[in-house]
Amino acid sequence: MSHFSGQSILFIFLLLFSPLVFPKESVGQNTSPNVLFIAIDDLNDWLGVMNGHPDAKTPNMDALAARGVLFQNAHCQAPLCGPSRASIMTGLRPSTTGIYGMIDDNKIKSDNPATSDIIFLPEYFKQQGYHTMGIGKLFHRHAPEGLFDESGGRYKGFGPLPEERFVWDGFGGENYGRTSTDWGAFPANDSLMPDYQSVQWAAERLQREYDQPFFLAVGFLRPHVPLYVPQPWFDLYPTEELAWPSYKADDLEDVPPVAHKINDLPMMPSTEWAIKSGNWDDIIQAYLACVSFVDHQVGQLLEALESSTYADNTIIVLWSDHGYRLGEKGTFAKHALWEPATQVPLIFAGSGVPAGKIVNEPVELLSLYPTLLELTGLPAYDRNEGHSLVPLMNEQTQEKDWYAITTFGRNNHAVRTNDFRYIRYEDGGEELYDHTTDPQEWYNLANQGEYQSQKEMLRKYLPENNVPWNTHSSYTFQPYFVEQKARNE
Ligand SMILES: [Ca+2]
Ligand SMILES: [Ca+2]
Repeated sequence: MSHFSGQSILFIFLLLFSPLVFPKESVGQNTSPNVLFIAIDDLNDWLGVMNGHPDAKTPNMDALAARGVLFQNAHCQAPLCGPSRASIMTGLRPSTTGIYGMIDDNKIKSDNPATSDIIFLPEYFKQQGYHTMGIGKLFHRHAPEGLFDESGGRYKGFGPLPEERFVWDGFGGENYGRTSTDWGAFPANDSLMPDYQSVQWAAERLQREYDQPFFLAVGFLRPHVPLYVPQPWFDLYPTEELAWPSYKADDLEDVPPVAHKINDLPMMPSTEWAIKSGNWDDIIQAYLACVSFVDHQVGQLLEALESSTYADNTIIVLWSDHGYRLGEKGTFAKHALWEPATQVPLIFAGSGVPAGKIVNEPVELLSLYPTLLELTGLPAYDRNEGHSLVPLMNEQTQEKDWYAITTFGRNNHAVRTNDFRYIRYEDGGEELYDHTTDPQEWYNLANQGEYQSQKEMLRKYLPENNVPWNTHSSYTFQPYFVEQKARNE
């Protein structure tokens, strides 16, 4: 070894161990695994394998979980489509970007020092030599112009609608245009649904040959409202046999006033209304029908991958952008910092991912970006605010110093630990729930003396930096958001 100078040893070391000395071309030799990125809109934990609803029938997502890793306690960064997806795609928290509400896909990087030079997740893969393709709802609408090498675009709206739709009296559904909570068996065949057509587009691309690895993203629209799918999906769920979610009529009496304000959603049906009008079981049936429909479409997509030449060299990830309340906490909506609005399915499977594993640690969708980079062997991106989940997939137990944070509006946060959910609103209002005894989050412990030190410990995990609302982000359907943005500092 004596004839090696210090410099040459350093050089050899760098050559062997530093990703910096490998030019991009080395990635493009088709050795990196492909990525199949599956986004589902408004899917809560009503999957067979997650046991969120005892009657849910989701054989395809259950099978995917069985051959991969299911994160049973995963949470979104914002309980609303636009900001949740902006967070996933930028790898940044809403509190860092000020994207608390909806945003035009093309304006995520505009007039925003936090995002102006950010590399979106699919863009990063493209820069590393991947061929990128996307169809359907991936960002809030589809994707920024020109982001994918090949874009299948997105159906305008949420699928075909019958000429006569229900417009329910009493909750202002008529003001909510194409996405109000109504439901029914329509259209006649699955082939008329945009989700079906997205699968055809993606399946066709899985038949092609590529000289680079690919990143293929498919964004499904169901079970987002309106809850229309063909009749056979409704037939899976006879209403007289369906279980109802737990509901406590006086549940919200112990939450702070700001929580009521945030939960005031004029365009959404209330649970009280659904009970009085006898519609609750119909809404549950329709939502479950949509879940089984989208599960079937996911199954068709996975079958197309299985029968392709890419079956053994592809990482699959399936996620939903946030949860959905079907009557829990008084309403039918996402839009809250409570468990049924923040919890999401998150499944990784395929090349290099262990099989048949369930992780109960609380995790975040913010981890999608760094996890996919680690699984594909790409260099980490120093702008990612989330943690890679690969150590959790591979270790039996993993000591970790972070939890799942959800943000709704500016400076309203929830932190979910293994046992607790702690919520702190902008005005100091608080909620604390003990999941070991109260999985429904009915009993707010925040004002009980013995929990003061617990609260202090949990408060330390909340983001300190809460930037003002971004100019291009808003959400006019939530009156509280309009008010909050108006007093933007
Ligand atoms: Ca959504
Ligand atoms: Ca309560």
